[in-house]
Amino acid sequence: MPLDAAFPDTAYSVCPHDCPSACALDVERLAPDRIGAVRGAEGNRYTAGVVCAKVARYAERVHHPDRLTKPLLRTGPKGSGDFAEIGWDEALDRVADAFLAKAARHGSETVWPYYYAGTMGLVQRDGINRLRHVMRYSRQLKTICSALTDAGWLAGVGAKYGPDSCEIALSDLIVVWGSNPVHTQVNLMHHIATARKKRGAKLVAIDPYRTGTAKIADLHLALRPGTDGALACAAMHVLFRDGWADRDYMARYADDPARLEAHLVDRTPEWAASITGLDVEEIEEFAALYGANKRAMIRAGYGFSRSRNGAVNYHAVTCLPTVTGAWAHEGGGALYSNSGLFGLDMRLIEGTDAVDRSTRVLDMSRIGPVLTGDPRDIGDGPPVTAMLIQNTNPMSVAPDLGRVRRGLSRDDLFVCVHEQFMTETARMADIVLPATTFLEHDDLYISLGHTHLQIGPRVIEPLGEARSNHEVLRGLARRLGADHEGFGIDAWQVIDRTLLASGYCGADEMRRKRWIDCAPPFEKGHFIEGFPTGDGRFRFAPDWSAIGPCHEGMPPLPDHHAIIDEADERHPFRLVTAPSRSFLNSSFTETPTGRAHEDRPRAKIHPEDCRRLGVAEGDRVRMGNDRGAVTLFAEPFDGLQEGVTIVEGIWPGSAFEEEIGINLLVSAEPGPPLGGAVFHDTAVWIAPAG
Ligand SMILES: Nc1nc2c(c(=O)[nH]1)N[C@H]1C(S)=C(S)[C@@H](COP(=O)(O)OP(=O)(O)OC[C@H]3O[C@@H](n4cnc5c(=O)[nH]c(N)nc54)[C@H](O)[C@@H]3O)O[C@H]1N2
Ligand SMILES: Nc1nc2c(c(=O)[nH]1)N[C@H]1C(S)=C(S)[C@@H](COP(=O)(O)OP(=O)(O)OC[C@H]3O[C@@H](n4cnc5c(=O)[nH]c(N)nc54)[C@H](O)[C@@H]3O)O[C@H]1N2
Ligand code: SF4
Ligand SMILES: [Mo]
Repeated sequence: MPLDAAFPDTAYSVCPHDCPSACALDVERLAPDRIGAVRGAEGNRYTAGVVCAKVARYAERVHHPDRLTKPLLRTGPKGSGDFAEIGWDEALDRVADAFLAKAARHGSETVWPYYYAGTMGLVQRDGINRLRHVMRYSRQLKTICSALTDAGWLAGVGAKYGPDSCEIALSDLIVVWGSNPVHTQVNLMHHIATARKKRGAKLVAIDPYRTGTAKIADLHLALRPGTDGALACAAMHVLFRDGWADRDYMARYADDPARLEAHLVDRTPEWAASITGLDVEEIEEFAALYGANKRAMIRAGYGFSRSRNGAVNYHAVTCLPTVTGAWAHEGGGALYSNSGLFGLDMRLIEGTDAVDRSTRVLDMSRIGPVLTGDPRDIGDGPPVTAMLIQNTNPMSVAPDLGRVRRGLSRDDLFVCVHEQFMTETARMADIVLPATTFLEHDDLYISLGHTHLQIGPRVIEPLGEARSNHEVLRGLARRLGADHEGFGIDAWQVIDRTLLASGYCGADEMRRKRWIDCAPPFEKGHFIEGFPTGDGRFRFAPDWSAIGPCHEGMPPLPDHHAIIDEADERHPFRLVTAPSRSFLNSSFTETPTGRAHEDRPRAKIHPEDCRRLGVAEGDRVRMGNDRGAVTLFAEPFDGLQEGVTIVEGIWPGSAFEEEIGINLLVSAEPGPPLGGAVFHDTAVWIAPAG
């Protein structure tokens, strides 16, 4: 779309970052290539005029002096950072030639296009799959963020939707379970504040440490990481024991309440206290509070799923509102994701009509094992020898970073990284291509945290020679002979045709509307007509085998599944690598304000543990396990249990003496049954750094 503006003015957009909020934005536009302040749209009932600080000052990121502006060719050894500027034609020719040569030698599956949600815009994020499918390249199992939550939610509820998140303003009790919306979903805090002000709603936070959310909560349960299944079971034990269970509701809406009740008889608060490290009284207090409030909304976060037993724990938590029947009440139930509401036809964007189901699927969270030829991943298939990476920074965000680095260092591996900044992944590339930001291209956005389908037209001219993902894919498709309707049209046309094919208005009308609220009627969002499980019943006893292939040994009913990386004598601490406020995954680590705010990588350690270790505030400490060790700065902190440590933020490797990030310590072991990275499930040792 051409820019049709008189400057300065206000343009409309959508925040593309990987955040449940997908905020509707008002962007102050100062010139065809310059923005001013960014604000949350007042007229959107979810955004409600609120955005996070890092996006409010987006001018810092979009106009950052370190933005990439030209295609680059590696001239030194891999990872050296030595590059020379080249033209777009040469860059795309080189990438296409490498892909064709590698495929001729090893077969098409040797090429592994790799992406995630650096932008959540559907055209620019998912278009890479069109190239993949048309060319029969290796497929990607998307496990880095939501495989464990998906598995846990689908196990009981059956589909990805539920109550409207704005309803939290109408709740009497809000349980933020394994999430820290003060950092990760600021809009939710706005709606929670409304419930507290208008209804006197109580707020409970369930998190291994006293987060910003826990700090303002009425009750904080600081359990040991990976023990939520035990807490949920004990809470349900009390609900049955003390008459809070709604037997009529369960008879109508659940699979086998009698079996669940019998199973929970010995899952007592005492039993859970020994696993979670909580007091019996805290567990009793929480259960009674939950039982006494029908308008109780659980925000089931991502954090407590990032353990080996994460899917089991996630499912266990979603059982609570089924036991009390809270689902049936306005302001009651549980919130996960609404991505199942939008019903978009993704054929044009993703080339779903070209998928060859016989091509192999590689687990993105196991990029380290994959690139180092782990037989568990590669079997007798060809090695991965060529990659196109868009919208993700695996050299920082993926588990088992030591293996990721070894893999990306392979001389026989050709890597093209399309990026806005010279990330750690881009530094490892053979060819780096400069990417536009969301303000410089058109896209279409669904949301996980609310119900609006939104359009984000281009706001300013692209910086330098930056190109959008869609344009890069078109350029490669032409050179590779990849034929698909989606490669023949521009992004706006892709949006237009996708909307129309999905039964919505076209792109131009959508642009006038800005968003369409796809909120389901109350009956659907609250499962009044039954759960989307086939027979209408919530599953206390899930069929894990229907959800993922690695279901062996998963408990048949909610439980504590004892497969986590337990602390032991050599590794006495359980590490949680939680999101920081100013960084969004690895993004915004480049902006000066965010960087200044976060200061340096710190380890929160209980004062008693500090005393035992002989470390004080600001001391350098080493943290490690069999995968390696990094140096951090000690922060004595009493808002967690002894034997637990927290490191906030995915800092770039350059922030550590070892030149490698915290994910060096995180295992690439997939969580059952569907895979999923276990970022908060790591046993480590800590020692004073000499
Ligand atoms: N230790 C630890 N590790 C974690 C987590 C954790 O909690 N702890 N969280 C995990 C989770 S939940 C996730 S989702 C992953 C996310 O990890 P990533 O997917 O790497 O996340 P981002 O930093 O959001 O985005 C990556 C890159 O996308 C680029 N990008 C943005 N827009 C565009 C675009 O339009 N085109 C192109 N070509 N590039 C673009 C950005 O510049 C950025 O460098 O990290 C995971 N890693
Ligand atoms: N500022 C900021 N915003 C972000 C992100 C970011 O990095 N920074 N990341 C974005 C992305 S990609 C995502 S997926 C979302 C994630 O949003 P959240 O769901 O909030 O994030 P999580 O990584 O899932 O971690 C949240 C909390 O879970 C806690 N936690 C860890 N293990 C356990 C456990 O075993 N039990 C319990 N009860 N709690 C546990 C952590 O201590 C942490 O406080 O946020 C998005 N928004
Ligand atoms: S809260 Fe999330 S969606 Fe909203 S502006 Fe910030 S990062 Fe973007
Ligand atoms: Mo994520």
